[in-house]
Amino acid sequence: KKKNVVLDDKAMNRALTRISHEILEKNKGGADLVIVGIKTRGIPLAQRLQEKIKKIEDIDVPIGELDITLYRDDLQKAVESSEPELKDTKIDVDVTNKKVILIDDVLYTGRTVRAAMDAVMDIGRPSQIQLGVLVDRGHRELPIRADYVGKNIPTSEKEIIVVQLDEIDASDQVAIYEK
Ligand code: 3GP
Ligand code: 5GP
Ligand code: MG
Repeated sequence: KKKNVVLDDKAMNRALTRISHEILEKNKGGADLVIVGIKTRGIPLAQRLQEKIKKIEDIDVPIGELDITLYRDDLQKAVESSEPELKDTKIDVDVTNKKVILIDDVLYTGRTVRAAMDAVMDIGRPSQIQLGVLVDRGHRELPIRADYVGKNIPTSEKEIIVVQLDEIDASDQVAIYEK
C-alpha cells in the first residue's frame, strides 16, 4: 500500500524521448519498422513513440495492437498458474521483412512477450523482433530481455508497479506499491 513514485510525468516523457532516439539509432532510421503495443498500456506508449519518431525524423511508422491476457478471475493466482493467451490482433500492415518493435508497460516474467512473439510470427515473417518497455521489474522466467528500457526497477515479488498514463488514467506516473 505504501507508495513510492519512481517516474513522474517529466521523467516519463524524457525516457520515451530517449527510447525514440535509441530506436532510430539502433535501426539506422525508421524505415521498415512496425511498432506493436501490447494490450492496455502498451498501446498509448506505442502511439507516443510513433509521434516522437514523427517529430524527430518526419517518418510515419505504422503501429498495431496485441491483446494478450491471462484468463483468470484472480490476478495473483493467474500469474502463478496460467499462461498469457492471445485474445486479439490488430496489425494491418504486413510484418514480413519488417522489424517489429513490441511495446509493453512492464516486463516481468517475460511470458506475455513470448505470447506476443508467437502472435507476430503467426501473421508473417518479420526480419527482427525487438522489445521496448517502460519498466523492467526483473523476475524473468524465460530468456527474454528488452532492447529499450525506460527504467530498471528491481522489485521484490511482493511489490507491484503501478503505471498510470494520461490517455487511460488522466495522469502520467509510475509508482511502486507494497501488495
Ligand atoms: P496493462 O494492461 O496496462 O498492462 O494484466 C492486467 C493489468 O494488471 C496490467 O495492465 C497491469 O498493469 C496490471 N498488473 C499489475 N501487476 C501485474 C502482474 O503482476 N501481472 C499481471 N499480469 N498484471 C499486472
Ligand atoms: P509478464 O509476467 O508476462 O512479463 O507480465 C504480464 C503482464 O502483466 C504484462 O503485460 C506486464 O506489463 C504486466 N505486469 C507484470 N507485472 C506488473 C507490474 O508490477 N505492474 C504493472 N503495471 N504491470 C505488470
Ligand atoms: Mg502490460
